Amino acid sequence: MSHKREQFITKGYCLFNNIINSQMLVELRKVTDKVLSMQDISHFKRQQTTGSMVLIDWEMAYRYNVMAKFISHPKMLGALAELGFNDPKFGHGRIISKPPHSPPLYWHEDGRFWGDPVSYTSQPIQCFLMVYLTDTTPKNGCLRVIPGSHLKRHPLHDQVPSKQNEAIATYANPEDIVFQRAEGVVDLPMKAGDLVIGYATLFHSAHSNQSDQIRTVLTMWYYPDFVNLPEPSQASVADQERAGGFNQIDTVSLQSTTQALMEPLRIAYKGNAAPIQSQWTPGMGLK
Ligand SMILES: O=C(O)CCC(=O)C(=O)O
Repeated sequence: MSHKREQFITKGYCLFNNIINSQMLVELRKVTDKVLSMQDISHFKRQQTTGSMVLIDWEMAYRYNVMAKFISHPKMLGALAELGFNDPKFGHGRIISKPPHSPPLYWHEDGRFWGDPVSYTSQPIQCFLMVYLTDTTPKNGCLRVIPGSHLKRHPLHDQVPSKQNEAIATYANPEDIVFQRAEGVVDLPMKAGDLVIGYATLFHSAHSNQSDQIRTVLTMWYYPDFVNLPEPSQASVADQERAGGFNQIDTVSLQSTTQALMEPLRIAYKGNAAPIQSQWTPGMGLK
């Protein structure tokens, strides 16, 4: 097993340097700044701890060609291949942009597949691929993670709400456990254009942004081993991405160059297995 794959499985995340070059970073910043400027002021008021939470769906990938190039970037897919995933699928993503002098992001994990027995094994159902568009440090809101929390129960599993609520999103109570330093935490400062891949079930959060500059991350959720998942898991993934409206796009009328990039990443399940109901918190199977 490669060193990177071993680290990914045991710690739950893995870093890859210099994945997105400076020219693409400039283009991505242009698009994210534009999309952020189109958001209503109430969006930012509701999202104080994330900063913003703008959906990156397939439609956005088709509207802004650089998004499609980013999602299907040979180095992004190459990093997944290095971890042993040669036929990944893409779900959706978010533009998460912390304004200057904004609060920390709360402890959470993105998993909603805890009803699926696969979530209690080392085979990932869903992973995040995060690329920061600026260099990050603990001062301007770098990522922090709890290594191993994707496979081992952590006290936070029994302390944080399963889904974000209004009080957490608006930082109503800075003393809330979700904002505190957690046992086993590791900071992950990164250079702009580096990539971190992690299990969606890994506990993570981000420091406050105490700098005078905006700090933007693109979080993209892939299903790295979709083709090897059991059928009920495939059905659940397809169902949840469809239910979220993330994967619905009329491919007939679309630009063929973008389509050629995106089509291999499309989630498709044509069997008869019933989807497993979504579940946001782990059961007792997580020891
Ligand atoms: O804002 C960040 O640095 C992390 C974003 C995050 O936690 C997420 O996308 O789930």
